[in-house]
Formats: sequence, C-alpha cells, structure tokens
Amino acid sequence: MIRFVAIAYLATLARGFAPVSLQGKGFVSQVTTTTPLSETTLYPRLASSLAVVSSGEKSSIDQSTKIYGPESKETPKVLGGVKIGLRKLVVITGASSGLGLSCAETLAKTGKYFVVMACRDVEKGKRVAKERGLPDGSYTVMKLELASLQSVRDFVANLKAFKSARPLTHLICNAAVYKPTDPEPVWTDDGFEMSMGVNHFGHFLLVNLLLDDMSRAKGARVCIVGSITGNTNTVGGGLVYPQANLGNLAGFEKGATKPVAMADGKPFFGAKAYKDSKVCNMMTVSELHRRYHEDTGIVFSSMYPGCIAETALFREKRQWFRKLFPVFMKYVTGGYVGEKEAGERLAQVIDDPQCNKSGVYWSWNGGAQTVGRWAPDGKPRGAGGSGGEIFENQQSDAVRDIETAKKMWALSKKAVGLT
Ligand code: NDP
Ligand code: PMR
Repeated sequence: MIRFVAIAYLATLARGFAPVSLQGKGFVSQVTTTTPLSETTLYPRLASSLAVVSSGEKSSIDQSTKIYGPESKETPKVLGGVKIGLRKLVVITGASSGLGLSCAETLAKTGKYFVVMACRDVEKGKRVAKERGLPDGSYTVMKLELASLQSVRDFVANLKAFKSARPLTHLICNAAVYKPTDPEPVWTDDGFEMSMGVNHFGHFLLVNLLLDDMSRAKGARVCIVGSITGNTNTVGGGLVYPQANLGNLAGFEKGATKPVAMADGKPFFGAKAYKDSKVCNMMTVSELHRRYHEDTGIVFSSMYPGCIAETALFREKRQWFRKLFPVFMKYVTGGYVGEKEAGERLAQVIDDPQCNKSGVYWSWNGGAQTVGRWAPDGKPRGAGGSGGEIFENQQSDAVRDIETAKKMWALSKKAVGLT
C-alpha cells in the first residue's frame, strides 16, 4: 500500500497534475512456468574464422563456415569428438549491449543456437562477445545500421549469403535508441526521426524482408521487444508523462520524414517518440500474427523484460537520474530486473516450448506491473523484480486497436518502400 501511494505521488509529480483513472482491465490471461535455459556446456570450435561483412562493402563471407540445423542435409561436422550440429540460427539486433547482449550470451551458451549478432558497431560487437565469453563458433557479428534502410537491405543480402540455403529460424528485434533530452530531432539516412526510424522502421523492413525465408523453417519465431511504457494501462506508461499516442497517424500519412518528426504529426518530443515507437513495435507483432501466422506457422511475439534500469538506453539521461533510477525501480516500484535475468527472459520467449504461441505480449510477475496486477486485492504482486513467472500480458486498448494497427502497417510499408 505504501509503495502504491509512493508511486502514485511520484507519478503525479512527474506528470504535473493529479493521477487519472487508468484504463487497465484484466492482467493475467494465462500463467506458465519458467524453464531454465541451462543446456550443454560443450562448445565446438569452428575450424574457420567467421567473417564480418559490413554495409556497402564487398561481402567477405567465409563460405567454409557451416551452420548445421534440423533442415540441413549435410552431416553434422565432428571436431575433436564433439558433434556440432542441430543448432538453430538466431539473429539478434542490438546484440552489442544490454538486453540484446545478455540474450545473445544466454542463447549461445545453451549450445543450441548459432547467434548472428546484428550490430551497428561491428568492432564493439566482437569485443563484447569475447569479454562475455561467448564460445567460439557459436556466433558471428554482422553489420546492421538500423538508421539506414540500405544497411538493412545489405544485412539481409549478407545474411542470406552467409547461411546459404539454410532458413533463418529465429529473429529478435531488440535494438533501440531513446532520445529524451534532444531539443531537436535527429534524422536517419532516410529522413525518419531517429527513435522511430531505428526502433520501428528499420525493424519493420528487416522483418518483412526475412519473412519469406523464415516461413521455410520449422518452428520459426520472431520476437520484437516492446515495453510497458508504450502501454497506457500501466503505471509506467499511463501515469508517467508523456503518454504514447499515435493519434490518427497524421505524421505517418505525411511520409514520416523530415521535417515531420512525430507519428501524430505534432512537434518533436523525444520521450514520446520512443514510446510511440514501442507502440508501433507491438502493433507490428499483432499485424504479423494476423497476417502471416496461420499461413507460415511463424510464431510472432512481443515482450516486456522488466525495467533494466542500468543499460545504455538511458545514456542521454543526467548522471543523478542514472544513479537513482535503478534504486527507485528496485525499492519503490519493484519493476527492476538485472541485465542477466532480462536476457534470460528474452531467450525464454525464443526457446521455451511454452512460448510457442503466436500473437502474445509476454511479461513476468515481478518487474512487470500492470495496473490490473495491483488492483484485485489491493496488494502488489510479485514485486521484487526477479524470479518471476512468465505470463501473457494484456496490452492497452490503444495498442490493441486493430484499425490503427492496419493503418500503421500500410503507412509503414509505404515509408520503407515496400509498396
Ligand atoms: P541498450 O542501449 O543497452 O542496447 C541497445 C542496442 O541497440 C545496442 O546494442 C545499440 O548499439 C543498438 N542500436 C542502437 N542504435 C542502433 C542502430 N541505429 N542500428 C543498430 N543498432 C542500434 O538498451 P537496452 O538493452 O536497454 O534496450 C534493448 C531493448 O529493450 C530495446 O528495444 C528497449 O526498447 C527495450 N526495453 C528496455 C527497457 C529498459 O528498462 N532498459 C525496458 C523495456 C524495454 P550500441 O551498442 O552500438 O550502442
Ligand atoms: Mg518509470 C510500477 C511502476 C513503474 C514501472 C514498472 C516503470 C518502468 N516506471 C514506473 C513508475 C514510474 N516511473 C514513476 C512513478 C515515475 C515518476 C517518478 C517514473 C518515471 C520514469 C522516468 C522519468 N520512468 C521512466 C523514466 C524514463 O526516462 C524511462 C522511460 O520512460 O524510458 C522510455 C522510464 C521507465 N519506467 C519504466 C521503464 C521500463 C522505463 C524504461 C523505459 C522503456 O524502455 O520502456
């Protein structure tokens, strides 16, 4: 109760006026259990070094590098008595930091996945992969600059050459930027406002370009990382100003390019642009599910990992905020989750047989409060941030609005040149 009052009070301060009544309704439609991701510790070393390819450069793919999977007709290679085979192929965008890196580490160390770390800074990707001890032969780093549609296209071409005929089995759209303090918008190569361009448009094109290939894989999954802050049926997204709101997508209708910064066509507001981009991420998942799940069998999902309050996402925030934010999230809201656990949560969405359901927005008890989860008995449940159980969360009415989602989809296709 004390915690709830503290949050309501702080949120009121943050917003500048009295709390509104929230629209949140149900909270848990189904509870499933967590499967720990501990697998084999045997990691093979591929004989050949894994080549890195970068946008615009001539592809330098080492064709002797082989990836074996369930669909591969080749006999799994045996090196030093260790069978390297039957690994699934997963692409993780933004795998050089925070959630993406932690997830890459988790999946690579299971021995079941070959991870393509899709990074804007290849050297950084290689360095952090080594620092984290990703086993040799379990990953490669490829250039992907989501602020450039050409780079997205180059990445897809390079990926296809790299993996040859083997279909991609898993795609995690994780990369993002948050620009809360910029007074003016920064633009991508194609003229999109940076956070909408990287978080939504770049990923939108990427997923669309990979769908055909993934539809050939058995058990394919796509996860686009969403957030509580895009959902107005939550404390974090509903009480804390500004709220996500795509309006009638007037900005997208104008092409979403310079000088139009915001989805709703209004003046630039960095914190809101990030939240709007997360709405687009979650709506994209719903549309992918509606449009393609039945025909392709691909499982599309979104997730909220918890508040990973120490990541570089908050690089633009002042030092005092970066120090106090984790403390506030740990001891006041209970929404905090560490990077390691967050990575395991994302890996669970990709790997756990229980997450083989399409169209779901996954969250965890402990660190993922919706208003509904505080409401039934008046007590916070699962606060404390870790060790929680996964459940199918309910997005806000605005995120679930089918008409807006359809419109967002059509205008996004146009914006990235897919029509
Ligand atoms: P980080 O900043 O730690 O990681 C973001 C990653 O995206 C980095 O690898 C970064 O690369 C990469 N990236 C940024 N811009 C581009 C670009 N133009 N092209 C390619 N890659 C790019 O943030 P988090 O780990 O916290 O965020 C990961 C995801 O989790 C995001 O989708 C975020 O919205 C979501 N999320 C985060 C929460 C949190 O509390 N932190 C809460 C809810 C959701 P580089 O290493 O070069 O900077
Ligand atoms: Mg928020 C249960 C309450 C809760 C949760 C789960 C979050 C998550 N936040 C909560 C509450 C509050 N926050 C309250 C009461 C305040 C006012 C003091 C508050 C403030 C706040 C700020 C200024 N919170 C923030 C910011 C950011 O700059 C972060 C943001 O919005 O980034 C887009 C943020 C976040 N709070 C969260 C989460 C998960 C974030 C990170 C954002 C994300 O990636 O979605």
